[in-house]
Amino acid sequence: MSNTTTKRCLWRDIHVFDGLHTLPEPMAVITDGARVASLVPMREFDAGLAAGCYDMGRGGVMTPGLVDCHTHLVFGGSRADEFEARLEGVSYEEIARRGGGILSTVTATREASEDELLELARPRLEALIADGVTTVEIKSGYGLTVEDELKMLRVARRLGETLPVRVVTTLLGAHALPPEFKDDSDAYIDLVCQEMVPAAASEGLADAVDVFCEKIAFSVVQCERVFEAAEAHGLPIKAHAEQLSNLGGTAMAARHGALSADHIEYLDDAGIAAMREAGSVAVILPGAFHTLRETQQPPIAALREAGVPMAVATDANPGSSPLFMPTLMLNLACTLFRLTPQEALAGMTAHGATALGLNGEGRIREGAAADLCVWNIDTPAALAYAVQPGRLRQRLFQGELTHGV
Ligand code: DI6
Ligand code: FE
Repeated sequence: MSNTTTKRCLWRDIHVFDGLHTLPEPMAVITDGARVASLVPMREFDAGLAAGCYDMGRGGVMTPGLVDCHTHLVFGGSRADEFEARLEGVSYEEIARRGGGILSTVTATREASEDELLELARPRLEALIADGVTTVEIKSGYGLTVEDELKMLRVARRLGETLPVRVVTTLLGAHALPPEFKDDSDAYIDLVCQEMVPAAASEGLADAVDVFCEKIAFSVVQCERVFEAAEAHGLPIKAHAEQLSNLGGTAMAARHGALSADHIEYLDDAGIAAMREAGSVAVILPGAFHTLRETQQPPIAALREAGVPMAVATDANPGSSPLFMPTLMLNLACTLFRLTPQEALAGMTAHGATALGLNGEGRIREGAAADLCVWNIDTPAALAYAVQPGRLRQRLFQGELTHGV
């Protein structure tokens, strides 16, 4: 078909998950260029509404384009050897203490040029796009020098200019302690605060600042210093927190108004209360839980009870979540953590958007961006129920049909 961005397009008899809920009856959906123009129950539909519209088909399920709000897609090297070591019983933390893990990816990422990193990341991002993603967050964190962190962020920005997807970037300079600063982690945090954050901010390369608050990474006090630097440069913050142990990083991040706290398997009631108070999103990452064979469940029931919005993301990275399939995460979030399929879907649409500061996005409603997916399934829950590539019938990014006919 010709360019969908310049015309009105009509889907009929389609089941709509609007980003928060499944609408109770089959709908007709009309887009006009880059926006959703109207949503009408089929029983109220009449031919007049279809006038001048291009027929995009009937049936299936429409969801907002998926929002993968937590990824580490830009990296060099592979960690297949670490995968094997972990299967033999060596823990993720032990590998990190031996200088492997994140640091092995740091070495390979430093060695790669910007162009090489772009070519390595492109097929990973293409895999997410083919599974319905229209907005993706990409973190730095494998450079750990000012230049290498900025290099990673530039690659992330270029990916968004190269492929039909919106890229949101996050500076994760405080991801691991680089070997040059061994035994002086405070000096490395000085570098993050005094040089990395200001440079990323002044070059417009970071949309937010993240930290890894953990025994094998940085303390609550150190992470708070990074947040203060981010605030001084007007950048929103988020945290990898309570992934392997409970340090109280989430509560501290919430006190600083964090957009999100991510992983949070070891989160306690005080942390949940702080998140509710701050309006932070809980980002649930079942891929890392699965890969690390974690047994501590994130406190899903308590988060639900407290009304803390839950996002679901891939955490796609070479170590703890080498999983580049967002719809698999919907399945894992339900199977491992007992999210409902609706919660999982909201987690990868509306709440994923909120975790990126894109409040009100990841929705299908009049005036919303025409970032949409149409799936060859009967009910939205089926997207989480089966793990089956190839169900994406159509994908629109900013009104443009990038997949299907
Ligand atoms: N937690 C994670 O799951 C990723 N980073 C982090 O702080 C893993 C990064 C890696 O193992 O390469
Ligand atoms: Fe992560």
